[in-house]
Amino acid sequence: MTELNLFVEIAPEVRRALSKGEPVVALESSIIAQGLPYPDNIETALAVERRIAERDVVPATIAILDGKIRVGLRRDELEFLATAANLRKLSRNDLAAALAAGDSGATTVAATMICARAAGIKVFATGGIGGVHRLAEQTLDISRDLHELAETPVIVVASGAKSILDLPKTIEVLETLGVPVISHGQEEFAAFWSRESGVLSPLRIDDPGLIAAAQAARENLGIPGGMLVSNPIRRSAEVPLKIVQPWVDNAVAQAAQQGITGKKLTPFLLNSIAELSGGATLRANKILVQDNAELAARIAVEYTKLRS
Ligand code: PSU
Ligand code: MN
Repeated sequence: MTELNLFVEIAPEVRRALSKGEPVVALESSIIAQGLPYPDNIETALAVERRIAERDVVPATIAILDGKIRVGLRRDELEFLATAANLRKLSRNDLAAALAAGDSGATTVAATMICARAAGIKVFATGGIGGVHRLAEQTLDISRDLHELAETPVIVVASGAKSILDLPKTIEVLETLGVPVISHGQEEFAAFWSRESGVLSPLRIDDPGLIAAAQAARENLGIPGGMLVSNPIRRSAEVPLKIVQPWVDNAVAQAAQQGITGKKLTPFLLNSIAELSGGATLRANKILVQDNAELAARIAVEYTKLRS
């Protein structure tokens, strides 16, 4: 492991695993603080950690607490993230300022990747990454998550990108940025709550060992950045795209009417759609994150085998 940044504080169990070359999976905290309501958020945060631990992999949820990048959180700290009012949603642009000021905040996919890299963690699981928003041709709202994947060497396992987004444009930007988008288990890029998006992933790899080897090969060639692994939600839990679509349209229109933009947009849309769907999308979201954690754990195991 490289010399640690003075802002990084790693939990003992995570530190032990990393120093022995054992597998660790990073988890983000924006999904806890902004993505899911209480108590679904704390239940999911704990369930996700259990699913990783069941594979003898160490989970490391990442957040900013009192000016430190904390890698691996205690239960009371997860509870704090799940219940704190108005916790900040930190990304690459404001992460360092928050650390300098001694602030606390939850980390997005982009910020969590930066922190995972600083800690020496190679694999990270979440629900769905951010991407190109609808009407981005007017607003230029494109999540930092996409450029982070191009720059920071972490494998991100997600159920594709959230279907509140423009998925064809998201795939195009990822291609321009040279980010491998790898579907696991099907050809199509996953649409978060739905298995089908109508867009093909450029790559499909079902074997976790080959996914790990692909990232190792990139690093060997000196290609910066990570990869996006698209893991479709299990069939029994999905909400098909044609059912989701009207809720998304409705929520996007409400956001426009109320002038919701920037960091607030994604949490607003997720929350509105959970309400419009009578909780169906929330239930799906909870299940898909757990399944993504399990796949991430399998990839992390394979990655450590390559290194030993
Ligand atoms: N996945 C989820 N729920 C979430 C997120 C991901 O299942 O809330 C969060 C991630 O932290 C992701 C962020 O980085 O949404 C995207 O926000 P934005 O569109 O503002 O970049
Ligand atoms: Mn944005």
